[in-house]
Amino acid sequence: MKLSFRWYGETDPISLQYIRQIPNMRSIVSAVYDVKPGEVWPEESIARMKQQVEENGMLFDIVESVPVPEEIKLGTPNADELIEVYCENIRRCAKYGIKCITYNFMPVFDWTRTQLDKEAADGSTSLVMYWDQMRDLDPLKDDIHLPGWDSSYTQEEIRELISAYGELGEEGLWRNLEIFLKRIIPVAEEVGVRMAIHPDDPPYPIFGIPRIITCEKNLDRLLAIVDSPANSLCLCTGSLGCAKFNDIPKMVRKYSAMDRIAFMHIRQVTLMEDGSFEESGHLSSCGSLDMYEIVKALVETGFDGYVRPDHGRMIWGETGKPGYGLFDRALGAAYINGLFEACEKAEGK
Ligand code: CS2
Ligand code: MN
Repeated sequence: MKLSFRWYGETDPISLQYIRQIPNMRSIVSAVYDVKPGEVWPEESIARMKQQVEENGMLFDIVESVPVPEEIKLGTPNADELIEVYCENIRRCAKYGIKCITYNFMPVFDWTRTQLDKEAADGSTSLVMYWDQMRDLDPLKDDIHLPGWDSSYTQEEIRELISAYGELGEEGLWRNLEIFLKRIIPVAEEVGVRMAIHPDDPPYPIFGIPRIITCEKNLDRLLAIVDSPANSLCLCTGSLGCAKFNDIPKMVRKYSAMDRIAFMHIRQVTLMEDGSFEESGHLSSCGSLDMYEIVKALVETGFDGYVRPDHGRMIWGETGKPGYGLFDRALGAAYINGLFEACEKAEGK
């Protein structure tokens, strides 16, 4: 496996000098942050990031994310033009050595949580989603300010987008994903990039907005749209794992054996009776997912893609971007290293 760490570029309070000191750290996962979704990434920005990462003894060979503009997901008349821009970004990334590009197809918002700094008994804080805080919200009537949601939208724009997606529905979203994949995957194949789609987080509809990258049946459908290793998964254990219907070790084993996992996000969640969940320390004993079974499934199927510790808690007084502190993600990386070593030795690898 190729161990990696997400870094938000020069404005990230965590330095590359610190990240490189995490044992076995190979790759930096990042993106160009100085342009909006739907714009072409300046080559100088990609080149600069590559240079900074390499000066620190690591590789910049994986991107998270090239965001997909809402117009592509909605299939508006300019979607075609925006898909062409997307293809150009794939080509540009490849030119600077990128081998894997992560993206998602979640309407309007990326992850949904109700609190980003919920304190646990040990004094650490983490991201949580509690249904009792969500249930009474009606996005078409109330002003909604959930943490982490894009504040560049006005409430009116959010309402319009939510209604547009409501009308589009799941099948409409599938149709637009199919159009997108049929255009981008041949380009990715040509330039040697694997596209890795991140699952919806959480993997079920929220506020009536359709969500489709959610479960085994839908992942099968997605992979069949273009049957190529360039059309692969970013299998995020914490995102898929916050729904009881997903058996994560089983899914990891299946898709890794098919060579359709390009990137693994390893993160723990604790599921609650009513479907609420809390992000917790990476260890199996800290939450609902069996990390040992997940890594064992990867090792036994010969996985050699990218892995990163996904969200960590905030510990030891650290402050910063929720989920993206240094300390707990570094502990996660150390734990992931340990699980891989143990599973590989057991396999005689
Ligand atoms: C990430 C996602 O922070 C996170 O939850 O796993 O935001 C991920 O980067 C995107 O969904 C990928 O496009
Ligand atoms: Mn993830």
